[in-house]
Amino acid sequence: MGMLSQDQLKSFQSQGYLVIESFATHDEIQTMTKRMEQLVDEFDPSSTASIFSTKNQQQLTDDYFYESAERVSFFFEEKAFGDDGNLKQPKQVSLNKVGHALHEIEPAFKKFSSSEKTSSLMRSLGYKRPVIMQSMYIFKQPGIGGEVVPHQDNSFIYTEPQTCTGLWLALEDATLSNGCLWAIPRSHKNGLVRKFYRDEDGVKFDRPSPSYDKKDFVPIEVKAGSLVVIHGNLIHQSFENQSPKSRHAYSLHVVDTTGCKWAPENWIRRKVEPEPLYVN
Ligand SMILES: O=C(O)CCC(=O)C(=O)O
Repeated sequence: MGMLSQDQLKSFQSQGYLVIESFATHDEIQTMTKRMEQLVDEFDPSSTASIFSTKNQQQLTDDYFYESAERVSFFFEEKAFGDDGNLKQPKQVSLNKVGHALHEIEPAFKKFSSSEKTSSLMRSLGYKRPVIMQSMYIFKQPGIGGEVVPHQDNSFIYTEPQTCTGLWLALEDATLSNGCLWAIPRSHKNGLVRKFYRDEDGVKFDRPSPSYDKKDFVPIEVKAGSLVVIHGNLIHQSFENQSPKSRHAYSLHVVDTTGCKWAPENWIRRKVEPEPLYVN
């Protein structure tokens, strides 16, 4: 038993994504956005800016990224910096995202992420022992919120067989002008096109991206509180936010851990085993 109707399940299976309106309550959204506001206020940008100005820049940047798998870490928008390497604007409107363990560390995010409705949704999708591998608070800042190029989530969060599902919650209305998600319906049926892996030199893709035709994508405009459930092989993207409105979202990537194997070459290498949402 789970929360999805047969029609919703069918639609997800045929299209590769599903919008569930009013998945999060106003209170849940407020709790998460307010807590993020505090975290950003407390965050000292020079603590990470110093990392980026040292000699061993690449290694330190990579380490900051790798360690973020079990932390609450802050990542800037490229366009937030001027030619002198300093932030051009306040930190509050300069961050691209915060991740990747908000769902474990921050109670407001943990509460939503491991709520009964999230579990119920994963049950509907047939997960036996689902584990959230990463969470991201994505700001999509006004004016500079960067493009997210077309990708499949299974490339980054790979299990054998593939089991990643994305749960993307709009914390603000996502529209054509502030950089909503776009996807190629049914593209999940064509399999995974490439893998993102980590080795001693860093992270990379095993092959170049195919080129995609803009006309194959459909926009997924949603109201705050809507959840977009994304199949791990669905090609999706978002464009730069050139509008004066932000587009905050909270995104989870979930895998199954029964009947499949976490790939050791994934960028996420946990020191502490993550807890499942439930065990069936
Ligand atoms: O929020 C976005 O613009 C893209 C997010 C995304 O692709 C994801 O969470 O998998």
